[in-house]
Amino acid sequence: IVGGTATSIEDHPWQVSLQRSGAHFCGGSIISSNIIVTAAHCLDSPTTLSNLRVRAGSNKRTYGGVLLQVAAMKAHEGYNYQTKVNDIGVLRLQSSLTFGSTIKAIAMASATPAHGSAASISGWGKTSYSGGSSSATLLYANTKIVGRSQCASSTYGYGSSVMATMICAAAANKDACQGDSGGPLVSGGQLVGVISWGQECALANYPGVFANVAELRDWVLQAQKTV
Ligand code: 4AZ
Repeated sequence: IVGGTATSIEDHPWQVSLQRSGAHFCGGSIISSNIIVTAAHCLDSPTTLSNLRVRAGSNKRTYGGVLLQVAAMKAHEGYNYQTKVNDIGVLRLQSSLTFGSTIKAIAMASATPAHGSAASISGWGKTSYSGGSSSATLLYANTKIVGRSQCASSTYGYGSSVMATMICAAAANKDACQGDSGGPLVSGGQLVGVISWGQECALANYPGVFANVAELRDWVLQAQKTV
Protein backbone atom coordinates (compact mmCIF):
# COMPACT_ATOMS: atom_id res chain seq x y z
CA ILE A 1 0.00 0.00 0.00
CA VAL A 2 1.36 3.43 -0.97
CA GLY A 3 0.41 6.24 1.43
CA GLY A 4 -0.91 3.77 4.01
CA THR A 5 -1.27 3.75 7.79
CA ALA A 6 -0.39 0.83 10.05
CA THR A 7 -3.44 -0.94 11.39
CA SER A 8 -4.45 -3.80 13.68
CA ILE A 9 -5.91 -7.07 12.45
CA GLU A 10 -8.96 -6.44 14.67
CA ASP A 11 -9.85 -3.58 12.33
CA HIS A 12 -9.39 -5.83 9.22
CA PRO A 13 -10.13 -9.33 10.56
CA TRP A 14 -11.05 -10.66 7.09
CA GLN A 15 -7.58 -9.83 5.71
CA VAL A 16 -5.17 -12.71 5.07
CA SER A 17 -1.65 -13.02 3.66
CA LEU A 18 -1.02 -15.60 0.94
CA GLN A 19 2.45 -17.06 1.32
CA ARG A 20 4.36 -19.03 -1.29
CA SER A 21 7.35 -21.09 -0.16
CA GLY A 22 7.27 -19.12 3.09
CA ALA A 23 7.09 -15.61 1.65
CA HIS A 24 4.13 -13.24 1.40
CA PHE A 25 3.11 -12.59 -2.22
CA CYS A 26 -0.60 -11.67 -2.30
CA GLY A 27 -3.54 -10.75 -0.09
CA GLY A 28 -6.95 -12.34 0.32
CA SER A 29 -10.25 -12.01 2.18
CA ILE A 30 -12.08 -14.51 4.38
CA ILE A 31 -15.67 -15.03 3.19
CA SER A 32 -16.45 -18.13 5.28
CA SER A 33 -14.63 -20.32 7.81
CA ASN A 34 -12.81 -22.23 5.08
CA ILE A 35 -13.03 -20.06 1.94
CA ILE A 36 -10.69 -17.22 0.89
CA VAL A 37 -11.33 -14.88 -2.05
CA THR A 38 -8.24 -13.65 -3.86
CA ALA A 39 -7.12 -12.61 -7.35
CA ALA A 40 -6.94 -15.27 -10.07
CA HIS A 41 -3.49 -14.00 -11.02
CA CYS A 42 -2.25 -14.92 -7.51
CA LEU A 43 -3.01 -18.56 -8.39
CA ASP A 44 -0.93 -18.53 -11.58
CA SER A 45 2.33 -20.46 -11.73
CA PRO A 46 4.50 -20.74 -9.64
CA THR A 47 1.69 -21.00 -7.04
CA THR A 48 0.82 -24.63 -6.22
CA LEU A 49 -1.27 -26.26 -3.52
CA SER A 50 1.89 -27.61 -1.93
CA ASN A 51 3.80 -24.31 -1.76
CA LEU A 52 0.80 -22.19 -0.69
CA ARG A 53 -0.10 -21.20 2.89
CA VAL A 54 -2.59 -18.68 4.28
CA ARG A 55 -1.81 -16.58 7.35
CA ALA A 56 -4.94 -15.34 9.15
CA GLY A 57 -5.37 -13.44 12.39
CA SER A 58 -2.16 -11.40 12.33
CA ASN A 59 -1.23 -7.91 11.14
CA LYS A 60 2.38 -9.11 10.83
CA ARG A 61 3.54 -10.46 7.49
CA THR A 62 5.98 -13.00 8.93
CA TYR A 63 4.48 -14.23 12.20
CA GLY A 64 1.41 -14.56 14.40
CA GLY A 65 -2.12 -15.78 13.91
CA VAL A 66 -2.48 -19.13 12.21
CA LEU A 67 -0.79 -20.49 9.09
CA LEU A 68 -3.01 -22.94 7.20
CA GLN A 69 -2.56 -25.19 4.21
CA VAL A 70 -4.84 -25.00 1.19
CA ALA A 71 -6.86 -28.04 0.10
CA ALA A 72 -8.03 -26.67 -3.27
CA MET A 73 -7.95 -23.55 -5.39
CA LYS A 74 -9.96 -22.36 -8.36
CA ALA A 75 -9.47 -19.37 -10.67
CA HIS A 76 -12.36 -17.88 -12.67
CA GLU A 77 -12.65 -19.76 -15.97
CA GLY A 78 -12.94 -16.42 -17.79
CA TYR A 79 -9.76 -14.98 -16.26
CA ASN A 80 -7.22 -13.78 -18.82
CA TYR A 81 -3.73 -13.07 -17.50
CA GLN A 82 -3.06 -10.42 -20.12
CA THR A 83 -6.26 -8.36 -19.83
CA LYS A 84 -6.87 -9.29 -16.14
CA VAL A 85 -10.58 -9.67 -16.90
CA ASN A 86 -12.36 -11.78 -14.22
CA ASP A 87 -9.31 -11.63 -11.95
CA ILE A 88 -10.87 -13.54 -9.06
CA GLY A 89 -10.42 -16.96 -7.50
CA VAL A 90 -11.17 -18.93 -4.36
CA LEU A 91 -9.17 -21.11 -1.98
CA ARG A 92 -10.54 -23.82 0.27
CA LEU A 93 -8.52 -24.16 3.46
CA GLN A 94 -7.51 -27.60 4.74
CA SER A 95 -8.99 -26.81 8.16
CA SER A 96 -11.62 -24.28 9.17
CA LEU A 97 -10.74 -20.98 10.81
CA THR A 98 -12.04 -20.25 14.31
CA PHE A 99 -13.68 -16.84 14.21
CA GLY A 100 -12.92 -14.28 16.91
CA SER A 101 -11.78 -10.66 17.22
CA THR A 102 -8.81 -11.24 14.86
CA ILE A 103 -10.47 -13.60 12.34
CA LYS A 104 -13.87 -12.89 10.76
CA ALA A 105 -15.61 -13.25 7.42
CA ILE A 106 -16.64 -10.25 5.31
CA ALA A 107 -19.82 -10.22 3.25
CA MET A 108 -19.55 -9.77 -0.51
CA ALA A 109 -21.40 -6.77 -1.93
CA SER A 110 -24.29 -7.57 -4.24
CA ALA A 111 -24.45 -4.06 -5.71
CA THR A 112 -21.63 -2.10 -7.32
CA PRO A 113 -20.75 0.90 -5.11
CA ALA A 114 -21.52 4.32 -6.56
CA HIS A 115 -18.84 6.53 -8.07
CA GLY A 116 -17.40 8.66 -5.26
CA SER A 117 -18.18 6.20 -2.45
CA ALA A 118 -15.63 5.97 0.36
CA ALA A 119 -13.65 2.72 0.29
CA SER A 120 -10.49 1.32 1.87
CA ILE A 121 -7.67 -0.90 0.67
CA SER A 122 -5.28 -2.93 2.82
CA GLY A 123 -2.29 -5.19 2.50
CA TRP A 124 1.39 -5.91 3.07
CA GLY A 125 2.43 -4.91 -0.45
CA LYS A 126 5.05 -2.42 -1.57
CA THR A 127 4.98 1.09 -0.11
CA SER A 128 6.27 2.66 -3.33
CA TYR A 129 6.47 1.37 -6.89
CA SER A 130 10.17 1.94 -7.40
CA GLY A 131 12.46 0.81 -4.65
CA GLY A 132 9.71 0.11 -2.13
CA SER A 133 9.55 -3.14 -0.21
CA SER A 134 6.67 -5.12 1.22
CA SER A 135 5.43 -3.88 4.58
CA ALA A 136 6.14 -5.86 7.75
CA THR A 137 2.87 -4.61 9.26
CA LEU A 138 -0.56 -4.45 7.66
CA LEU A 139 -1.28 -1.03 6.11
CA TYR A 140 -4.58 0.48 4.98
CA ALA A 141 -5.52 3.58 3.02
CA ASN A 142 -8.81 5.35 2.39
CA THR A 143 -9.70 5.84 -1.27
CA LYS A 144 -12.77 6.68 -3.33
CA ILE A 145 -14.57 4.53 -5.86
CA VAL A 146 -14.12 5.55 -9.49
CA GLY A 147 -16.93 3.95 -11.49
CA ARG A 148 -16.04 1.73 -14.42
CA SER A 149 -17.23 4.15 -17.09
CA GLN A 150 -15.45 7.08 -15.44
CA CYS A 151 -12.31 4.94 -15.03
CA ALA A 152 -12.36 4.04 -18.74
CA SER A 153 -13.00 7.67 -19.79
CA SER A 154 -10.41 10.15 -21.01
CA THR A 155 -10.16 11.56 -17.46
CA TYR A 156 -7.68 8.73 -16.84
CA GLY A 157 -5.09 6.87 -18.87
CA TYR A 158 -6.57 3.39 -19.16
CA GLY A 159 -9.32 3.67 -21.77
CA SER A 160 -10.99 0.43 -22.81
CA SER A 161 -8.63 -1.76 -20.80
CA VAL A 162 -10.99 -1.20 -17.84
CA MET A 163 -13.47 -3.97 -18.64
CA ALA A 164 -16.98 -4.75 -17.42
CA THR A 165 -16.02 -6.87 -14.41
CA MET A 166 -13.62 -4.20 -13.11
CA ILE A 167 -14.01 -1.19 -10.83
CA CYS A 168 -11.47 1.46 -9.85
CA ALA A 169 -10.54 3.45 -6.76
CA ALA A 170 -8.25 6.43 -6.33
CA ALA A 171 -6.98 8.98 -3.82
CA ALA A 172 -4.03 11.33 -4.18
CA ASN A 173 -0.80 9.47 -3.40
CA LYS A 174 -2.64 6.43 -2.01
CA ASP A 175 -2.95 3.16 -3.87
CA ALA A 176 -2.50 -0.58 -3.81
CA CYS A 177 0.84 -1.82 -5.14
CA GLN A 178 2.72 -5.01 -5.92
CA GLY A 179 2.03 -7.63 -3.22
CA ASP A 180 -1.39 -6.19 -2.33
CA SER A 181 -3.06 -8.07 -5.17
CA GLY A 182 -5.86 -10.39 -4.12
CA GLY A 183 -6.61 -8.27 -1.07
CA PRO A 184 -9.76 -6.35 -0.21
CA LEU A 185 -11.41 -3.15 -1.36
CA VAL A 186 -14.06 -2.51 1.31
CA SER A 187 -16.94 -0.05 1.21
CA GLY A 188 -19.91 0.11 3.56
CA GLY A 189 -18.50 -2.82 5.51
CA GLN A 190 -18.69 -5.11 2.48
CA LEU A 191 -16.13 -6.58 0.10
CA VAL A 192 -16.64 -4.60 -3.11
CA GLY A 193 -13.38 -5.33 -4.92
CA VAL A 194 -10.32 -7.56 -5.19
CA ILE A 195 -7.01 -5.75 -5.74
CA SER A 196 -6.02 -6.62 -9.31
CA TRP A 197 -3.80 -4.28 -11.34
CA GLY A 198 -2.78 -0.74 -12.20
CA GLN A 199 -0.19 1.33 -14.04
CA GLU A 200 2.59 1.47 -11.45
CA CYS A 201 1.18 2.67 -8.11
CA ALA A 202 -0.39 5.99 -7.06
CA LEU A 203 0.20 7.64 -10.43
CA ALA A 204 -2.12 10.66 -10.74
CA ASN A 205 -4.00 9.58 -13.86
CA TYR A 206 -4.07 5.86 -13.12
CA PRO A 207 -6.45 4.64 -10.37
CA GLY A 208 -6.05 1.21 -8.82
CA VAL A 209 -8.11 -1.38 -10.70
CA PHE A 210 -10.08 -4.10 -8.91
CA ALA A 211 -12.21 -7.10 -9.78
CA ASN A 212 -15.80 -5.91 -9.17
CA VAL A 213 -17.17 -8.31 -6.53
CA ALA A 214 -20.83 -7.46 -7.19
CA GLU A 215 -20.35 -8.52 -10.83
CA LEU A 216 -18.49 -11.70 -9.86
CA ARG A 217 -20.42 -12.64 -6.71
CA ASP A 218 -22.53 -15.34 -8.38
CA TRP A 219 -19.38 -17.01 -9.66
CA VAL A 220 -17.85 -16.96 -6.14
CA LEU A 221 -21.02 -18.37 -4.57
CA GLN A 222 -20.94 -21.27 -7.03
CA ALA A 223 -17.17 -21.77 -6.88
CA GLN A 224 -17.09 -21.99 -3.09
CA LYS A 225 -19.42 -24.99 -3.27
CA THR A 226 -17.32 -26.87 -5.80
CA VAL A 227 -13.71 -25.90 -5.07
C1 4AZ B 1 0.55 -5.65 -8.55
O1 4AZ B 1 1.53 -5.72 -9.28
C2 4AZ B 1 -0.22 -4.40 -8.52
N1 4AZ B 1 -1.81 0.32 -8.36
C3 4AZ B 1 -1.40 -4.36 -7.80
C4 4AZ B 1 -2.14 -3.20 -7.76
C5 4AZ B 1 -1.72 -2.09 -8.44
C6 4AZ B 1 -0.53 -2.12 -9.15
C7 4AZ B 1 0.22 -3.28 -9.20
C8 4AZ B 1 -2.53 -0.87 -8.37
O2 4AZ B 1 0.23 -6.60 -7.85
